Amino acid sequence: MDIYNYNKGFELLKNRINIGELEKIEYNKEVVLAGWIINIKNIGNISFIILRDQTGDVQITIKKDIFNDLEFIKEFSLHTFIVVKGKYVKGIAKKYKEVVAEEIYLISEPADRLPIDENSYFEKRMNYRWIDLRDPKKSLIIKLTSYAVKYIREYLYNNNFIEIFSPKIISTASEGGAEVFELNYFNRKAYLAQSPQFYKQMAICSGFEKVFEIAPAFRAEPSFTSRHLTEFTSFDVEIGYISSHYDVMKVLEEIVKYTNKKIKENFEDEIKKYYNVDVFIPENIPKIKMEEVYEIIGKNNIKENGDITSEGEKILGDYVKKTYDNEFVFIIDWPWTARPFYHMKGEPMKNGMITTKSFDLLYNGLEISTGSQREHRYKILLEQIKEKGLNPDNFKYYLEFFKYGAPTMGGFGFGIARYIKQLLNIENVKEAVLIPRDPNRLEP
Ligand code: AMO
Repeated sequence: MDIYNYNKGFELLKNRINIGELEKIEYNKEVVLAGWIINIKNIGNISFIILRDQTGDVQITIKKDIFNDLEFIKEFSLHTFIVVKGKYVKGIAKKYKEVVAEEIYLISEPADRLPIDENSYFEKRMNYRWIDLRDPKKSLIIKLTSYAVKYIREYLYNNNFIEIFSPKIISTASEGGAEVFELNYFNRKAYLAQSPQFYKQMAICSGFEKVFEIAPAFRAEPSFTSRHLTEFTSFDVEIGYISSHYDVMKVLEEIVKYTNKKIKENFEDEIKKYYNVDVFIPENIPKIKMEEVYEIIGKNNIKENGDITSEGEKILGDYVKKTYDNEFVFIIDWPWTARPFYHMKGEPMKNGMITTKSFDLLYNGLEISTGSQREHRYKILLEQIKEKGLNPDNFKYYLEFFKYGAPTMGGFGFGIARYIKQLLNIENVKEAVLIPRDPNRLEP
């Protein structure tokens, strides 16, 4: 067998099916498969290769009486990429479908020993992310991200939302000064967008009633946590003509319900197999006012500005699970001190603390979304900018959007990676993106 006859190998690829498609093939038919070798076992006159493509693994049985000489197997190592022509048989192996090989060609041989396996430490796996992702448990994360975004879009298009594409090079930081990447823009200062906040609101001022965007957002967060990336995919919604932040929460609740339902319908078995979790579909998401949340989580978990710690989020998540049997909860009516200038103020707390018409959505004890009704009245918005100690000159263009008549509006930002992390109960958000970016990582 001349396994190095590349032309024959390439020729075979014309008829290649994927391993998953064996499902539909009759026994004793000839098939062509290709993929990575993930295991080789030699027992005298017979060798077994486990071959992997994106759709699964299959056992390739290589018999001496077919090939005469099995010396060529020595050329193979882990993750050699081969193409095989053979007969699909009703094998005796329980775990794998079986193909008895008739021709095998090498497509590409590893130039070196595999640098990682599934037990390698996290940073090393990330250095070799493409190999890491050949593991079906890992690639499921990427597939689910794709489908989650598809279902989200599906819901939004079915409900008359318009998808917008706003600039990522901008002149003003929307979400606060410290966490913004600065760049040189033809000798002027510019920033990478932390969110599409200003432009999704502009779209509402332009007369679009319901808009969304799914795009990169950048945060210069120096923190090394399991929740933060410096670049993430932000799913943003903005809705006009609303009567309060409750209208916005209603939409978010429907999206989460729809998306989780679709994911469960289509991926339940794989999620169970690899992550041993059941996908929860929320019928009704409980809403708890921040002033009550303070009582539930205790003083130690309240930050100086009225925000809550990640430990506080976990405690609340457990509380909601026990009390409401729900994996989701809205924390509503946040204190003004913990929210950005563009949130609309609401009724004060019992202790007099000023609140905003805002919410966070927690999924299994982690914030996955933040939203609010926005302040759309020019004069009040200007006052709020000053009240936050910001310079109105820096918000000149944003303020202009509200100067010539504006509807009421509200919306939210939603972290896709955090959502997937919580859905699968993954340790680190960096596992939930194709290639993570953090303060130390710019490669691969
Ligand atoms: P916020 O800053 O809370 O709100 O971001 C919205 C959501 O985006 C996700 N997220 C992140 N995910 C990974 N790494 C990060 N560093 C990171 N930062 C945020 C979270 C978060 O809930 N403009 C507002 C939204 C709005 O009011 O419409 C905003 O950006 O899941």
